Amino acid sequence: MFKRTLTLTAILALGGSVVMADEVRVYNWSDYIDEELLTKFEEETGLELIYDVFDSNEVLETKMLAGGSGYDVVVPSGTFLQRQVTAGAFQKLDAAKLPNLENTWDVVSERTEQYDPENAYSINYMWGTTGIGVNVGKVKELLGEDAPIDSLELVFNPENMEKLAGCGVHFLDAPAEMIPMALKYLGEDPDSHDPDVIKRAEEVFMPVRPYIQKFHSSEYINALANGDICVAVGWSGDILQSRDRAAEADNGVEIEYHAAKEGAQMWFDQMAIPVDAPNPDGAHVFLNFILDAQNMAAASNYVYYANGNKASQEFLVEDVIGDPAIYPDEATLANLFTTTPYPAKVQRVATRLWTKIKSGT
Ligand code: N2P
Repeated sequence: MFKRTLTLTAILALGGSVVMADEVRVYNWSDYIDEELLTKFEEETGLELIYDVFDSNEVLETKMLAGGSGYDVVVPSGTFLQRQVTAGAFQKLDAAKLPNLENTWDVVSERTEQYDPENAYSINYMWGTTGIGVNVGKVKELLGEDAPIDSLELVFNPENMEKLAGCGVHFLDAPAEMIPMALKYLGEDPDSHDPDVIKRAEEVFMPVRPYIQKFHSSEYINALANGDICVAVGWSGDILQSRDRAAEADNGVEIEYHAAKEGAQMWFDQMAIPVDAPNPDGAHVFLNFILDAQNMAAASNYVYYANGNKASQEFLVEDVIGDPAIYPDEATLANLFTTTPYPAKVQRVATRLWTKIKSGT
């Protein structure tokens, strides 16, 4: 019945291009789904899925604030979502079209309400932490058996970074995570909105800047797995995927992920429907498909990120549900922090600072 409605809607003209109403366009993070699920979605629903990827909240935000992205579902992190909801970028979800909302896990939805009151505009897709990926063998060879692989000292102490530079270090190109991490290292509030405190991040990055090979938010998965780099500041599940790619290649590379013991950021990636989505009905079909317990479990089992779906938990493999780096225990959780969006003026300070840090001048 639903499909027939869509067929009758036929073709919509959008921004000069022609969009079929039986298409759903999804814009998600790279390395964030089992691609078999994409095929399964098309087979089950008869809708054509166009699935594009990004690796930066800032890139997504530019599209959302400009409007006319052509996407039906996008996945900003909570802090970015909050700002974009305020800017009117999203439409409210229609719960009547999302029967699988009953699978939602209150532990996560209570936290995401901080960004999206009543979860009116968004559904959690995955959540995780920002931390450190290490090639254990290489790093211990260079820094000794006591190498601080679970500490911000590894990546922010210039003495360590100087020794690691030759084997390759990547940092995320994600100012909303890298600045709080540097503030944490300084013992400041990582969620400080005080421009003078934020500017102190420069004291942390500039001394190690010469030893950072690249600021990039997705290349590190393969680079770590291949042994091209030996340290990456990156996202939990990405580094665990890297660990698996190395194990599959059987190349002797052993990768570990550590949320820094000084404290690590926890974030929530939220699925939302742009206000001008060409096919909001199709968007709801996609969201409801992802909210299915088995589909959500398949996604988490593949990408090593936790999700916000209680019903999926019985289908998670032990490697995922039993790993505190993915589903944190109380002790791990107590060491995680969250952030809130910077107001526009403070954001400008952070953006300028990040440009300066990346350029190194
Ligand atoms: C997936 C990265 C998602 C985490 N590659 C960033 N929020």
